[in-house]
Amino acid sequence: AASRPRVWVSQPLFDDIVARLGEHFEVGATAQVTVWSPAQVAAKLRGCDGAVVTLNERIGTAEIVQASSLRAIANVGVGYDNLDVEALRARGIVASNTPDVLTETTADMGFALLMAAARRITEGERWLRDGRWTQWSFDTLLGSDVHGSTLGILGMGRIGQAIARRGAHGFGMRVLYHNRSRLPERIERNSRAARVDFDTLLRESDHLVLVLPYSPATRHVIDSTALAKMKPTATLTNIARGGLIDEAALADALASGRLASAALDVFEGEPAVDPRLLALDNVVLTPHVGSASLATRRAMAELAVDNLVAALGHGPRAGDPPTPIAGTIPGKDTAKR
Ligand code: 8YV
Repeated sequence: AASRPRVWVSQPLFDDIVARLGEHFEVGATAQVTVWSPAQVAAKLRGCDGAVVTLNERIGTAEIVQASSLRAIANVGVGYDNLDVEALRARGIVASNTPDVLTETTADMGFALLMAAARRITEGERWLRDGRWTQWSFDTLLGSDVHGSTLGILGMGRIGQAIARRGAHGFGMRVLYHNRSRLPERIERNSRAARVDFDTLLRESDHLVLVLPYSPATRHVIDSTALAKMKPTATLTNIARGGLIDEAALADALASGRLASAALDVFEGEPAVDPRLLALDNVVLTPHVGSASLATRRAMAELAVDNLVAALGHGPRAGDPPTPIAGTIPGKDTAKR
């Protein structure tokens, strides 16, 4: 079947799910986790009709310029700052991501990190494992309360709303959010959340969670100026992208006690983590695993495969991928659900 379309899958996903691509395409699968250089990505895409990629692969003009038959890119993940959407759009390449299927799992992780920071859970475990628990004492590892406190959410999309619901309904929190625009009243009611300006969010939050997309416009939204407005007792949790925070300023704030604690699942230079953060006790650090439940990672892989199959004109939804990135389907200017 020499005429079958060719697709590349940049990282190992789940073999049984990747195998579904073989029903329609010649598949170039990747057996082991691989760090692909931009030149290698470009070489892999040459001669391909489509590809499934992850946040590890940046896809821009340089990577697609020689891929003259490329028609679809399916990103595994809801965030797609690794894609140059304008460059893809200009070439008529249909791009897709994996929203919705990871919303609740990622919100769970956001809440887990918030609680770990507030109640000093990982710090306590390190302390215990280090053999420092020699005598129970009344004032060991005093943290801050989650229930009844004020939850701040920067970026009130699907995941932000899911975190808001957990805070409002599960922990009796007052929920504030900041977004470019106000959400429909029905959603505000559901998550019992009120929109405030960015400064108010910084000043009033006891626990601030970042859940907004990364772009040049949102780079370092949390900088030293923003940190200075936060309560010294507050926690800051980031489950979105590392580049949202000026990590040097955060390390300063955590080291000086200007901010009580932070919980970070994402880092600007990941997988490298700023050694200053590694040396601090009041920060919880996890290796970009917000969506990493088995069920959700499987659902993400399934959705990426569904998107690629449909975008390349195959399967039951031929020409109508379930979750395209807005504007990348030629002739349609908005995302279709
Ligand atoms: C993914 C993520 O694991 O969805 C996202 O935006 O960061 C993670 O859920 C990652 O994007 C995989 O490519």
